[in-house]
Amino acid sequence: MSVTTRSEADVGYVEIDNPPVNAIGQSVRQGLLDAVRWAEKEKLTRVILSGKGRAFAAGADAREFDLPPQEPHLPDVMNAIDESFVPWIAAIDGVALGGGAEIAMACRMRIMSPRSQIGMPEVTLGVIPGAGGTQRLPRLVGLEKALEMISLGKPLGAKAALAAKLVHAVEEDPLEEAYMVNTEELGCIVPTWELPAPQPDAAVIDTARKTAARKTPNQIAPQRAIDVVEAGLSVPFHEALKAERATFLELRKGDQARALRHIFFAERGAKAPESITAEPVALDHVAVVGGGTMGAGIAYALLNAGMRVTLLETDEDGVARATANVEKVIAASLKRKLIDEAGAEDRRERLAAATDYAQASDAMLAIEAAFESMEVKKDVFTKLDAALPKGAILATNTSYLDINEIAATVPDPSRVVGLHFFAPAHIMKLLEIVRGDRTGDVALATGFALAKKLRKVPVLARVCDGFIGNRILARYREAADTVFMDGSTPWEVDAAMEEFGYAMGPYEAQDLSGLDIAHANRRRQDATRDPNRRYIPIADRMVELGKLGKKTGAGWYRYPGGGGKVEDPIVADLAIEESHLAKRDRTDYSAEEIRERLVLAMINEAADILDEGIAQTARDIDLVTVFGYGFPRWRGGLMHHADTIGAKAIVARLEELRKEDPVAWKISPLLERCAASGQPIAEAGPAT
Ligand code: T1G
Repeated sequence: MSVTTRSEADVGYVEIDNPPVNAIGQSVRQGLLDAVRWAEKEKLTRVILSGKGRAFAAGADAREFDLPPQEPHLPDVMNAIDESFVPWIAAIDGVALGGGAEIAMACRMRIMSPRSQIGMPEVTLGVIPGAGGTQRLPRLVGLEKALEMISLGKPLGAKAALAAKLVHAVEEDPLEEAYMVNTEELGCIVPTWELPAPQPDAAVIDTARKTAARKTPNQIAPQRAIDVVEAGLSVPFHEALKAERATFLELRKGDQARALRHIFFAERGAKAPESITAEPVALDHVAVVGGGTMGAGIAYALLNAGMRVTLLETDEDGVARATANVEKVIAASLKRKLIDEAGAEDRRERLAAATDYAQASDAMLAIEAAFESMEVKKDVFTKLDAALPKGAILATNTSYLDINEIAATVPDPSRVVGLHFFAPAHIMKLLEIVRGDRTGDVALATGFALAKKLRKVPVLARVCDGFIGNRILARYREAADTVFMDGSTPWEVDAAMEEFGYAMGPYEAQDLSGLDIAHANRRRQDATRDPNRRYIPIADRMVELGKLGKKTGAGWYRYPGGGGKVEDPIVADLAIEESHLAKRDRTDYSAEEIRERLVLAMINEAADILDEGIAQTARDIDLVTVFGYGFPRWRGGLMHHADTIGAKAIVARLEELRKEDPVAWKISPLLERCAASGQPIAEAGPAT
């Protein structure tokens, strides 16, 4: 059952019932069309349309986008509602998004509850509204507002929707209010499609284009949506619908729409493996050890999710610093109006900071975010083991250190798991859940349950140097430093990767995080580094020169007065000097060559990560790269992007690069298997 109908006297009630979010699939479209005919046959005076459960309608069923369009097509259903002699009222309680908003706009009247949202997020899936939204919305809210909503994809809350005249009223009980609407008043409302289109306005359209280009660079759908809205201003309504439909059908089969759909569903599929059936421990009170930037961010994320937090530090100064760090994050949230004073106070009341671990004696989860030193971590785990209940889960936020070695510190290593957050921990969505050799199912189940409560994207990783994300990042940076050493400059590399779709290139990004972090990791790896692997010394030279990044006023770039980045010829000269010392000729790489080398280096490393079983699926690597490392979402993540190149082409190119450096460009066996068999990388797994 997808659409139910009933009537009370001459009022019809139509309810969309397609859990969990009333996605509009074929059966819903058919049910709505049948409901239009039913209402006309019964000569009802109005139809009140609602959605069962937590959504009015979440939009077209995106799972159908890879299938041939099936009748009845959504635009035809909209037109049937809009042109019917029986007026429909949309009673919106929940989200009305995409096709859901389009159904509401085809109704004569819209009444929404205060907690509802209405919007056109189609561009976030790489398409444009395909069921009349590009033509009805401008008629209801005007050109400027319609262009903003459609090209940026942000929904409106109830107050904003009322102010924009997208809805007629905001009421606690939209169904009741829809029943009470005066029949004459309803009869006077002009059907949406008959409303006059707004006047064309070149300045407004130009501004919308520029805003969309700035906010969603490289993305096709926002610009095409503006084209379709603009074209519709000067042609009859039904003619404009044809252009809209053609554009929607064209885009939905394009690379960007496929990539965005892939990530949309991959994010929602990021859940605990079915093999993990254990119950998680209680998460009402969590201990966080270490109140530095990461610890404070983690503590704030926990507070945001309604938990009680005990921040543990080594001494009173540490306690004061930790409390101040959390207060800084609260103040920033207040400033950005993400919380109000009451919310800030509620968070402060649920936060305690102490040096005595006994203060967390009833916490069933502890997250260690102390200094990245094995000695420090072992000491912390010993104290946690003594202070917390025996079944408590002990997690470490370490980025690089060996979780198996940390786990060996406590009598029951099954309680130890890695929970790798990404700075800022209360904002970045990725959470790597790192499974040590002896991590038990309760610990893993707890990691996934915590991710759900924090609305994070969880990805399971096995133990290796850098787990999934940082291991790929290390290879990305090594490839960048090699290109820099052999002929480019940091700014050329950054520009090339920004053109690829990164918000920031690897050098500017490292200036923000600090060059000392990677430097410490390289020193840690000195003892085990492959002596045959070419070592690029430039970053070490930078640290020796005290150029640690923005925090020291200079790193790969200079930041005069703490302001924006400025290219630094001294840094460019460093590479020339080092190349000279290494007796290497320099090459003038094009932006395309830089992009190819850095992306292939990441794909090759990621393929090994998958081949070794460090990551379970290619999809998980896509989630890590998009939600933790800024890989462009509209490319679908690193491995989805790899499949658009194809394993055969990747291996052929790596064969060429291997001639330059057989160690750095050793081809992953997984790529060779995919190239030989034709299997998509998305479906590849560890060698059996
Ligand atoms: N199609 C198919 N499945 C969907 C879906 C959709 N549009 N939206 C959600 N789901 C599934 C989701 O995969 C998950 O499945 C479950 O519902 C719960 O989702 C013609 C062309 C509505 C705000 O872009 O933003 O209309 O994991 O975990 O956090 O012009 O889902 O349970 O198996 O996200 O409460 C436009 C997309 C489509 C809205 C709810 N609409 N959805 O969030 O739950 S294109 C959108 C969302 C379109 C027309 C065009 C969110 C939500 P499972 P969830 P949530």
